[in-house]
Amino acid sequence: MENLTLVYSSCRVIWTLLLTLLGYASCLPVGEDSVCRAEELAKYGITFTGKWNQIAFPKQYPLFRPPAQWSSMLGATHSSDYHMWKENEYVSNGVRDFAERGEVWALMKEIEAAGEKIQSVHGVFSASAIPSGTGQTSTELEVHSRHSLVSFVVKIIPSPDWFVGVDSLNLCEGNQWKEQVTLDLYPYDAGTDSGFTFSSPNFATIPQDTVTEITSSSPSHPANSFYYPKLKSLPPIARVTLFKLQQNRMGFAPTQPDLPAIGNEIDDALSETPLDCEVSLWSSWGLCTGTCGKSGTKSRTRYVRVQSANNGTPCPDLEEDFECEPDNCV
Ligand SMILES: [Ca+2]
Repeated sequence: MENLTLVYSSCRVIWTLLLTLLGYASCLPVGEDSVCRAEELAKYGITFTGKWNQIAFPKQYPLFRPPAQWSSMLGATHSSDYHMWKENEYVSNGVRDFAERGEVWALMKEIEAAGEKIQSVHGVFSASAIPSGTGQTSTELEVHSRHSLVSFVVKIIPSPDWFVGVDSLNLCEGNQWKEQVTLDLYPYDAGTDSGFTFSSPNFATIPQDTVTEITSSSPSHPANSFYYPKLKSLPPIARVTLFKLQQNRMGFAPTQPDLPAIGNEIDDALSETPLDCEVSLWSSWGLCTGTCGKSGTKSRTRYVRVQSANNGTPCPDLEEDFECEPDNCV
């Protein structure tokens, strides 16, 4: 009996040890892949391509004051201890200022502070704004084996608090740096302003909401600028390509000479998004006009709220007549 108890308790010790070890192991980075064993530094070119055109996004497409355009790009290379932004989490004040007004200073300070305090940031990069919904902007960035993640934001202008971006894209894969990564980008809502349309006036979201992706069906409200109930998903509104630059005596050059993303968009068919016509409710009936003793007509009208585009349902009749007894006969 004593022996049994001994065996039992030593089993328990082993189990406890094992569980402790497992518990410890689960605190370590998950899997081998999360440890970057590539050479210490790598340089990349990054090209952002706007794909926000009136064919793909016909609803409320901003043409004037201001026309559709992109803010400058602000990004950082960092470790997993830092997040510039993250879906379903609250944005920082810096990202709020950027998403609402395109202001970079608070966000720059936050990135710098993260770099100084917990050494989670390796570098900051920025690329110039694009003055139209389509067009390109490029810059270069440097990653480090302990800071192999890339994040950035670009504001959709005009918009309440909408942006596109990348959160913690890992450019390292085991013992090497990835040669090229291309990602389609979709709009996100920063959760700080409640406007529904590109040109909505400033209207703070209180309490603040988390970051959510804007889709063709969410927010589920016909007034939303990206609401296309017939589409399964929105076409990408932008695209980003990162390509590794090779270091040589003259500096950095693209790894493959034909690679730079600029201009290689030939395979991209323009996605046409059909937009159905939307009309107002009917006005009330007008007076019945006509000659006394004969039948007259009265009419009512409605107006176009959204013009149809790209083979969407065309607009119905805007005026309707009805036979009636003239009502001005005494
Ligand atoms: Ca919002």
